[in-house]
Amino acid sequence: MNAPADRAAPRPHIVFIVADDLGYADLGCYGGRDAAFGPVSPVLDALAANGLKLTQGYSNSPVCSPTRFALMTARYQYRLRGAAEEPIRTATRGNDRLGLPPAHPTLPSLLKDAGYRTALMGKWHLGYPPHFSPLKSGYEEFFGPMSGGVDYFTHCGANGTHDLWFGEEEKAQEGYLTDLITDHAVDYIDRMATGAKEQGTPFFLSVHYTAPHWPWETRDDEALAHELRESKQAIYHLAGGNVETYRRMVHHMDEGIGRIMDTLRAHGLERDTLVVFTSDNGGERFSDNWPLVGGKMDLTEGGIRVPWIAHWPVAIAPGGTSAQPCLTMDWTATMLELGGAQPHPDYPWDGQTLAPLLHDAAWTTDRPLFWRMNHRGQRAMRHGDWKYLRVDGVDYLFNLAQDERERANLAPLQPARLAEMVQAWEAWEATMPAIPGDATVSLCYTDKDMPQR
Ligand SMILES: [Ca+2]
Repeated sequence: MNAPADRAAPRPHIVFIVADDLGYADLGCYGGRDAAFGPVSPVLDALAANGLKLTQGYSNSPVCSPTRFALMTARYQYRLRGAAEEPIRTATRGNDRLGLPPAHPTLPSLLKDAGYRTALMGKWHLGYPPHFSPLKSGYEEFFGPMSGGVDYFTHCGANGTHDLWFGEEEKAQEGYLTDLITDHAVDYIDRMATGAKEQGTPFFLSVHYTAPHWPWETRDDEALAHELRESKQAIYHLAGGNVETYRRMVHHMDEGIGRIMDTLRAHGLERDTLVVFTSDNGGERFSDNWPLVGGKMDLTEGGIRVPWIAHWPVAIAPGGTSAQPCLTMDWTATMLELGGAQPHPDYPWDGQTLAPLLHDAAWTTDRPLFWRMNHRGQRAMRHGDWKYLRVDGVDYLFNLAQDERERANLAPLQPARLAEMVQAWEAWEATMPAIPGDATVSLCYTDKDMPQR
């Protein structure tokens, strides 16, 4: 084993990277296939090889904004009204209720209080100014879209409205959004490097790519972006895309992460920087979720199991793999703990720290994980190898160690285990606010657009 873990490591700089709708097997290091142009994700594959790869990590939700509420708060997102929307929509711009309340302690606000510099480059999707914004929730700097999805070139959202911001100022900048997010992330590290090295000031940089979310545009597809705008398809792009285009979009993000790592290296900061990579929910239509079933909006594994890669040379030994189940909010708690932050007494964390795992890939902890979706009345609970799932009123029981594809329903064979898990799920759910009657579920396509399996 190289580089034994150093438990006395000082507080790390943190670069937390989130892809949008990336599936479990889209990356080479998770079994993804090469594209016609070659390996899709060589940079992320190298980060996994030189760091820690989790095979049983989950997003807090199978859809964008609810997961981001959990990421920001280290709590189950069901506690906040805005997260009951699946997801927050562009049409709610100006709404003063659907967003992350500025008074709520957050990952960036608690790190900032603990002495970190903070910035978000990329997607926010937690409500619109003037009521909500990254700057109101603890980020000192922000560049990116406020909404859930924008065109890569026109930077217009679902209703055709321009949606690119510098702080709380809406402002245009030409370019392919994946590259612009990378540019701003690189520039931020350049600006933080002196303070980091000379004064020891740590920084927390969130890089929330919109890739590989629709519309299906690579760096070479600017003409297509203008066609889509003229034909008023906006971002949904239901008649476009293919696997090769999708893989290229993932690759552009991977190239950007390569530039971010090169920048850390050039400043001598790589060794002391924790880089975490994940996705906000499971894969969408062109994604590879193999061997999992389902995708975005589903509580089957394909909707919630996502890549989790952690790289931190001073503390994480290379080549580690962990099957420890975890949720997005656990990583929030982990980053906060590593940064020396404490929970606000009125907002205790539901997330549990994974810090010991960074020092010892064999570390495990035992606890149930829970999910709930308004869409199709879904429920899920994972505990050990077992999973309880309800979809459209039907209860299922799966042993994920034997059948992670969730095809062999054990509910009829093990009614006592099923009953125990149903009871545990209901006991957990009783501690959460009920789903409000006016919470919306927003799907951008139906069976008329795309046949379901
Ligand atoms: Ca998403």
